Amino acid sequence: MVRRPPPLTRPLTTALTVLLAALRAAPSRLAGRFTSRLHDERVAAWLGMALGVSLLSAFATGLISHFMQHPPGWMRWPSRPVNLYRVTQGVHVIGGLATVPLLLAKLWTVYPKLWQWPPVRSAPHGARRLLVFVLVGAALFQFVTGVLNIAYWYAFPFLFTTAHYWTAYIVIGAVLIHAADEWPKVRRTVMTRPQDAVGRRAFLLTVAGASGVITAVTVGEAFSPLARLAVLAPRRPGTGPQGLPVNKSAAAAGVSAAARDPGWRLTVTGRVRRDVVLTLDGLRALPQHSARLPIACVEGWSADADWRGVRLRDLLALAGADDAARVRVESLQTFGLYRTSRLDPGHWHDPLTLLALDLNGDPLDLDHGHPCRLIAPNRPGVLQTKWVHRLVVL
Ligand SMILES: Nc1nc2c(c(=O)[nH]1)N[C@H]1C(S)=C(S)[C@@H](COP(=O)(O)O)O[C@H]1N2
Ligand SMILES: [Mo]
Repeated sequence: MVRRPPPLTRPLTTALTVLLAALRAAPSRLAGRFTSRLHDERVAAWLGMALGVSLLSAFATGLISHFMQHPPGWMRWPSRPVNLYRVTQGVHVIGGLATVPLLLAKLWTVYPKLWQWPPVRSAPHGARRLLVFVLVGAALFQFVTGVLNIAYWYAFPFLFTTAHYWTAYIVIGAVLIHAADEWPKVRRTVMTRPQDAVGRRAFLLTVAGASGVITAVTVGEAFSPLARLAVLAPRRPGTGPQGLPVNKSAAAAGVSAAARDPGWRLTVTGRVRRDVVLTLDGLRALPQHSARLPIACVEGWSADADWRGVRLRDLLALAGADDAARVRVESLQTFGLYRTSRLDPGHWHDPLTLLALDLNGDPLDLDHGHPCRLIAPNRPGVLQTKWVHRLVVL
């Protein structure tokens, strides 16, 4: 006698059989869908190499920006060349934007693999796929948060700088392992001549062209001769009060009243031989010096300006500060991450480091930091404190 399965399990086994049959049929049906011959190892290899170089450059320039803003105790950033940060951060932001088409093209080229069957063939194969998922997820996170941040759209609940910084290690770790893993295949692919012509070159040139267009319409945010082309840039050189863009206005920083108060004084205090307290006229009575220096914002835009004011080292000498001391520059602003910044000795001894009173020939606009602001060479914009009222020697 044939043993029949109990009534309840029968529908279950039937469902399972149907599902398995469907799954077995699915990959072959899907395989027919990806008809473009550009889902191809050769295209993936070239795009992969370009992406690898771009991501390494973004990582290196990103680390520079991070450690300039959060220097460990032993680290000393040089104050020259004057434009170093401007260049590294321009490469980071504009280069990052130009990488977007490469990433999208690469994902498009390889996405049929998402449906490969069976999804995991062996432990190493599973590990490899997991690594690719981590890489793609982390890279997309970096590009999305980066773009939103330079567009001043703080749509996410976490702090951009912290999340973007730590995710960078995940991206670069995954990139290095993935590149080492794929290297033999990439080498084999790009060293041999293609046997067929499927328009790879045209496709890759289109992707490169898209990167070029993005670069062309943003690079003007840092390179003023092309400012008029910079239609995608959120800040442009030449626009704003006194011909200079403003990131945070006095109103937004809540300092409008305090900065206009005739009772404003500059105080030099902390570990000094004597406290120095100066009025605005008192500051103007000190020797004035000029410097042409850029504001180089971490968001990628930068612009040169003519600054005039008192050398920081003269003020600190008046107070008798120790040569090796660090200095904290404090703004009238009472909230926000950028109300203070710190200067290492190398930076405050630099004769170009000023407490500026004038910008492009006129007294500082309220939005540029009136009555006075810090301006120093080779330094991110976030550290060029505006509406200064106190220097504290540490
Ligand atoms: N007190 C204070 N200073 C500040 C800021 C701020 O938010 N508060 N923003 C900084 C940033 S991010 C930049 S890019 C520069 C811009 O200077 P600008 O507005 O004069 O161009 O100011 C810096 N100084
Ligand atoms: Mo900035």
